Amino acid sequence: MLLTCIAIGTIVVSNAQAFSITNHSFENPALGSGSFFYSPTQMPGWSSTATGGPDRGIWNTTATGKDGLNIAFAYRNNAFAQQLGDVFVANRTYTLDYLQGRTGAPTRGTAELWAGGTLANGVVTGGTLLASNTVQMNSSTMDPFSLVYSTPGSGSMIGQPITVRFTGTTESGESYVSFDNVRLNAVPEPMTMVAMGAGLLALARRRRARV
Ligand SMILES: [Ca+2]
Repeated sequence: MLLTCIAIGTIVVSNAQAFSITNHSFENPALGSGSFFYSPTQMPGWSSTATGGPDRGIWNTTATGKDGLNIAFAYRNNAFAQQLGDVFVANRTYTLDYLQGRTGAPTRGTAELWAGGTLANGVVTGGTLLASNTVQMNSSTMDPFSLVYSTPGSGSMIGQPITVRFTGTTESGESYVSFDNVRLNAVPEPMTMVAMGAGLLALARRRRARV
């Protein structure tokens, strides 16, 4: 039994997939302490809204808990997103990890996971929103959050490009929200791992029976 558990653990680790996200920690461009980078120039590696003014961008802030020097920020309904060079695979659990905080008064921000569609100016057209996570930030620190989505055995999202997207609050009166250190990983869906474990256990029993 002990050997079986170790074998299952090995399978989980070897099948974990970390996806490449360009400028995932918003360290490009290099900024001096307290400096901003914002619209209408697109954020490096990201497709973002460009409505004018400091609506979204990158900031070398003094926020506690940030990764590296810079964070990304979004004001109200402004957003930034990235379509990855990978597609959704069946029976996988996708985990989007990120940091979220606020730059002023308590406010909300949302992380989203999309399948397919066309990405332009921070907006996905023709795609499917698979999962989202809206968090109210009361603390001024950058705190860790996760958005989890498991693909079924079949469905329209299978084979479609993966897009991660982040937006500011939709509430008037609320202010800037911050994001940082965006990471996406996938592992075989739990039932698949249980099936693998059951198969290994059956194999171990057969081997034991032969001895
Ligand atoms: Ca960063």
